[in-house]
Amino acid sequence: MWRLVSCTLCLLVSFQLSLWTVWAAEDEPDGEVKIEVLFKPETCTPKSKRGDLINAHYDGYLAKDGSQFYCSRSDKAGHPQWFVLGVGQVIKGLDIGMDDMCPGEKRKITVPPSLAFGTKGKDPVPPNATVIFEVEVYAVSRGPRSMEAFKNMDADKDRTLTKEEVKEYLKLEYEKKEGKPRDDAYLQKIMDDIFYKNDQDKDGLISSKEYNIYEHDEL
Ligand SMILES: [Ca+2]
Ligand SMILES: [Ca+2]
Repeated sequence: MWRLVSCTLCLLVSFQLSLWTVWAAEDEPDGEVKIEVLFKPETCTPKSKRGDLINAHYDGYLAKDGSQFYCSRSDKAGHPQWFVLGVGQVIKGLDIGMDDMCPGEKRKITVPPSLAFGTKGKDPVPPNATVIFEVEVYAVSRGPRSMEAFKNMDADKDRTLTKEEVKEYLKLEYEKKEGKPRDDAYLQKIMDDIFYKNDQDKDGLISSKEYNIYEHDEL
């Protein structure tokens, strides 16, 4: 998901860039993730934690000059991206920096190279680069990797998840959170993304083994 793409769309948001410039000029201690909360909703639940399924937009900038190297708004048709927090699906600095966030919250997260792209970098991020991400969280799915959630999704209790089962779960989750249903195409896109990332043997099903990322969570 860290495919680096050009992002002309987000460059239009010039006020953000000016904030970056000021911020990037500060010295950052190496080895630490710096978190700045830009916006926090009045009602701030649920809070994200390791293992949760997070839906978020994020923009990445180089700290040294504020130039943008990544923008999820121009990737994958601009849909906010889904990932599991705390398990290495994103760079380590974001796994740390996006902990304890609620839907609607925005943060600026400064990540030292050791917790980002390291001594080698990743084109176009140069070696040893401190990077800054601006993230906006849209949804936090409570404990999607817990066995409880798996059992909720697995309607026919055969210990595998079909696309229909996952989609039905997402549909109910959105209705519960937003008070109204999402259109089918939207759910389909999210569901495709979940299968793309989790269905490792590409048999069109998510087995309990593919789902279960925690050794201590036994079915
Ligand atoms: Ca099933
Ligand atoms: Ca599978």
